[in-house]
Amino acid sequence: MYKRTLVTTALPYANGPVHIGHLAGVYVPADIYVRYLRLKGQEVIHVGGSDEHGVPVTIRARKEGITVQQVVDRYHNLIKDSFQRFGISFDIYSRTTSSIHHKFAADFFRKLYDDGKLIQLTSEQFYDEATHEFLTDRNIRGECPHCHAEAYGDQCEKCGHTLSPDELINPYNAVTGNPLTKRETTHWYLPLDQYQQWLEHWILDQHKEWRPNVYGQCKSWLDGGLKPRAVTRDLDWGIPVPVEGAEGKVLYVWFDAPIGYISNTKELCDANPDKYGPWEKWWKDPETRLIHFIGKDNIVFHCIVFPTMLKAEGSYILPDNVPSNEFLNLEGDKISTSRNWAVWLNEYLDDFPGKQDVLRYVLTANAPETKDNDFTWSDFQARNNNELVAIYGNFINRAMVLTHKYFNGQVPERGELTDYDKQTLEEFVDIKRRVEELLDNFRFRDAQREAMNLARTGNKYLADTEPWKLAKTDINRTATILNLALQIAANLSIVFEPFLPFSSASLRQMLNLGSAEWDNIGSINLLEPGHQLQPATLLFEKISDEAIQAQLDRLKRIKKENQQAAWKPQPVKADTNIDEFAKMDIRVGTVLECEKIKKSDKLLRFTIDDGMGGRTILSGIAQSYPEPDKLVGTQVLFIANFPPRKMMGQESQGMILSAVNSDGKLVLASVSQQVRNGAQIG
Ligand code: B3M
Ligand code: ZN
Repeated sequence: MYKRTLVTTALPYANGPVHIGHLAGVYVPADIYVRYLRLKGQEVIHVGGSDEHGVPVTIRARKEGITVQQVVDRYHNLIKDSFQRFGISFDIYSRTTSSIHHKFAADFFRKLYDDGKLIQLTSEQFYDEATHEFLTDRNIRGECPHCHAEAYGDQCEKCGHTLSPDELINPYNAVTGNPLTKRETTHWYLPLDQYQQWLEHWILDQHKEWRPNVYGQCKSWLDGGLKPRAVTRDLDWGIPVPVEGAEGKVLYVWFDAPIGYISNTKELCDANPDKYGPWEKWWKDPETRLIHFIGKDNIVFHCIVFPTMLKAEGSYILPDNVPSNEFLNLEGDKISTSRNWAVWLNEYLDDFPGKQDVLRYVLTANAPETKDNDFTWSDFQARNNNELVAIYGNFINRAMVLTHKYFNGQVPERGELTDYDKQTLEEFVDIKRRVEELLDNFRFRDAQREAMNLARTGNKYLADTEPWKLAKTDINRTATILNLALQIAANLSIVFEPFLPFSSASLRQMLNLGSAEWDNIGSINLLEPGHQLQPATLLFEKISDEAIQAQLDRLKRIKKENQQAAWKPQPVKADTNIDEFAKMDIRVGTVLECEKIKKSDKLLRFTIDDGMGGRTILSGIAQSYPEPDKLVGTQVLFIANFPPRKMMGQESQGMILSAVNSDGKLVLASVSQQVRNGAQIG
């Protein structure tokens, strides 16, 4: 049995604001979990911070034309502030550029180095002779050997292949564009291969309870055989390698960042020793349970690399669980910081003030716990309007307003319960156990659904018993009903606290209750008869179509900007010559008729006056011309000497020429002034 829980959340790179993908995958579930443990009175801390080293922050600095320090300062503050506004309850949110962290991470490296736990290897790496720098994989670009698109040194975004820079055709420096040479450089490596057996036993035998996606990824890494991993880099931003002769080298960001969990704990404990005790208690006592909340792209680092570092050091506990989520998409597309395809937390907080809980609710209801999931604004609106407002909010509002109306806002006395009352209560006697079991197993989505079901029960209870009708004829029965409804409301304020902390706080304020205690869930004596309630306020409000449309318009605009930014002319084709061109008979003709071909959503049939008696040409441009008859009278260009061929059972005598415009639509090619039909292009 453990005595305390240390929860860590992945340290976001301070190279941009956090978005809903981060929130759904990591911070919202972690926050639910720590709030739950706190409500239960358990000893728990939530440690987080910004990841301020590595290549991503340096790329952002170059892009914005400011220093790396300015980048990390800007985004660290923005992220920290928006987490706080959003109610992510960190015990500490620090940063990896802190002096405590720099020293801690350097000492950690030094200990591994002194104990002979690292190996030193020299290898050839890509080097830019003009800027005198070695390049990291992300800073190298070149042609993908698989699909021949432009790719990064670690991955081709077009075809998805994982790459190493050596595989790229004509690699060059992504920033300067310079071609690259190779030079020898020395680095320190963590010999993961030496820990293979130990990891296999520790994960595959001893942690079968980890989520299938986490366990599965670990297994495939282990099955593939582990290799030594470099833990240093040739870079000028980061924590200097604390070894003589290592000038110009820094700790690899994935070496120092997880150590940030420890150094941030130390910072917290050193500042509040009475409250938190010594940091070692959290990291070196086997009675502490360590839980890492992360996104799926971080699994290998948290399940294999960091545990190996801790094991190699020798005095640390290891993670007990690593609940990692899959990805959240946005309106069907992958969230991307560089393409601005995201809902940014800071913007959400500005656009929807006071609606933190709505986003928390929707992200948990759709949490990508077992598979990738999609966030859509219409679902966001529907969940708010049909669930939070229509069920939870409606129930609370009715119970409050009726109590004020008939009992001066005082909790009425409860009389004898009817069978229906008892049946209603039955549905929630078990709620505490059910929610606990789900939360203990990191099943946040289902746990929140249970909480919502309790609100549903309450709402149905009032709808079925209709106390507003009874009040005139049977005030005692009305009293009993409202008493029970208010007890359910008090329960909801506790059950929902981990999920929807802001509305729980306002509900408890309305109910005139102090802080919540988890153990009270299931009781129907949380409010004494005669207890005075505060005035009713609305817990949730409808979200309008206009507010949703504004978000959709923003996404539409971004999509368009991205398409424009991504557009590049096709590379020029291989050389040809005038004779080849002369073989092509391109002519001008006037459209006499143009109509859709039935059963095809792509094809249009053109009847063309070609100056030679007319011809029919089929062309796959129907989606670009939804009103084809409007083309009648325009002059188009067509290839006249393609042999006739059949499409959808009809003959096409040639090919009409067109080009793609910036909206992705096909536009017919034409001549700039009227010419005779049948005129040749040349
Ligand atoms: N900053 C990667 C990421 O944001 C990285 C996590 C570090 S956790 C120690 O995806
Ligand atoms: Zn490719």
